[in-house]
Amino acid sequence: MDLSSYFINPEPALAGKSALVTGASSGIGLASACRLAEAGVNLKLTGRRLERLIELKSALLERFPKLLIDILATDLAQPASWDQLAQAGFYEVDILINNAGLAHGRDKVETARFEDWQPMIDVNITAAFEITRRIVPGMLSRGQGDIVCLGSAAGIYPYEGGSVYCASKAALRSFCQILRRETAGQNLRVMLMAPGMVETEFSTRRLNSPEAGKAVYAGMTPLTENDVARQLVFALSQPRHVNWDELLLMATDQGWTDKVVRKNA
Ligand code: 8X3
Repeated sequence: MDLSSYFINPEPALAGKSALVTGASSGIGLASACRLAEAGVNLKLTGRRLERLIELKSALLERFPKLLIDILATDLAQPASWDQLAQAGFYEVDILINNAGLAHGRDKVETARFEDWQPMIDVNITAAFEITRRIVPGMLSRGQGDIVCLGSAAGIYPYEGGSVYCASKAALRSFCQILRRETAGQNLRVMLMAPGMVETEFSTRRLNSPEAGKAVYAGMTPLTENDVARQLVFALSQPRHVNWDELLLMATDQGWTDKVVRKNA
């Protein structure tokens, strides 16, 4: 039996490519930046917290001194930030990790506050769409590009109390599906990573309380940001003819977005 064709296809290296990671100062964005750096990818990192970005850049360069790492602190909810990214050359990359996003509140529509909704719409939808819109033409003209959007299980299986957050992630999923159709055959890979419960600052920020944020994951084993970043680098490392369209990545203890099995509960 000739097995040679099964062994001659190592995963293509990512080394030397460049990636823009949004929301890189914490959570999945930070973990993704680390994994990509480990794979030899030059990085353009953006997030709101300059000090965190400076620390991250210096810690990464200590480990990977040959990498090129640029940072830019900005708030993607502000349209001026999209021009700042352009001026800094952040859109000329091989890979976009469209990660910046947030959730505010768990209220039903009838009691929700517009002040909670607006930032989710601004960052999860408007900024993610606009950054993609600005990056795609360059990728198409260079004949290659990878876009990974951080969606959510909440965008596939919406739950009560998640109205605008779930809707924003469903919008991102729809946007990816359309972009994939529009650019098929042009060597652009459009991927949606849709994780379930990942224990990061996400819930603390959403509920505006460290205790309430921690309680979301009580008695169960959530995903970590590293679990997500590992999948993401795996997807990007596939041969170019392989487009990993969507991954719904759940914690084993989470059977559905609103079905979580907790020990001692
Ligand atoms: C977050 C997933 O299920 O915590 O994107 O809302 S969930």
